[in-house]
Amino acid sequence: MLRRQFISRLSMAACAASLLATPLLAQSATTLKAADVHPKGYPNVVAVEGLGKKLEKATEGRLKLKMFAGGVLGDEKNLIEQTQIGAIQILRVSAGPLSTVVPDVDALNLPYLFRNPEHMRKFVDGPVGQEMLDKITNTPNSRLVGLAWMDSGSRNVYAKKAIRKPADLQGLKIRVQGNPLFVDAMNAMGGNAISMPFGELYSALQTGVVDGAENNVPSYYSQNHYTVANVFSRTAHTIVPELLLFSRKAWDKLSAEDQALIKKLAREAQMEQRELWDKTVVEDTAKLKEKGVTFVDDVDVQAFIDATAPVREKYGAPYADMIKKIQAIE
Ligand code: BDP
Repeated sequence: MLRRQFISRLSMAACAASLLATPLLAQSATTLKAADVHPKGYPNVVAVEGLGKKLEKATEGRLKLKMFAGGVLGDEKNLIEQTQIGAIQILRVSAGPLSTVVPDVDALNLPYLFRNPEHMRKFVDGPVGQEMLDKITNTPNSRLVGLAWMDSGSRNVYAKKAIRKPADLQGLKIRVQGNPLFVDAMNAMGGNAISMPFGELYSALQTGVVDGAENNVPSYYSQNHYTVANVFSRTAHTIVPELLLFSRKAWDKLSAEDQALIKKLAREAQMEQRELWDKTVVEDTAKLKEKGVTFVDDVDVQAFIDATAPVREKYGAPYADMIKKIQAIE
């Protein structure tokens, strides 16, 4: 065979090989595992799934997302650990348990820190919120990247009886999220705090292991807690924002363009979740009323603010700067 013919056959073969390689590359698409303790259909889950769809479209299928909802991969403490080691890539989690990894986050978990959910939204949308996301990313050994925020409204106590003042909580075992700050806060509010994973709460309420709990309307409704604790008292003692996090291990493997795309889509998910959230709160409140739940509005909130002052002092002291910045947000 002539040398020139040989070379041209060689290049044809190379060309064919590269054509063949295209579908192979497409096959090597990366599927990002996302996790949430909330069930399918919950605003946060829907918003993260939406992020996944956009990501798949923008990368022409190179990056996909698979949602593991309903706590199938574990409780939030567990999910955080799995995200740190890279077994989960995208996690939506409450700021509540995150402070075990990034202590500064406790600034957001203080009772009666945010004046109302609007105040919290201004924080998460603005530079102070970004500062906290950066803190999560840059805390040595967090092994997490702070992408965006989600809304969780305010948390309120629910039990079989109305809670209007600290004395009403006397002798009641109330479940709180796993964080010593929340245990101290609930005890200061007059209750007897017990921390346990979210997924275990329904049966704990049913069997009387606890007498009540505290959460927002969509959690109270979607977890069926109202069927075993049908009085919802608007104590609004915490407004705990939620986070969308990425595993640092997986993040570092992404190109700068993919990282920028995911950040952009995460911020869009933040805004989409908010709309879904507002709609869900209204709808769930109506359904709960239909099902005979009593909403107690005449709570002596000032008495709970006063009762929890030592908790703000104790847990807020190391984060005084951040707290001042949050309080200064108009
Ligand atoms: C819900 C949060 C969820 C927490 C849960 C809890 O969205 O992330 O796990 O409360 O109380 O409001 O554990």
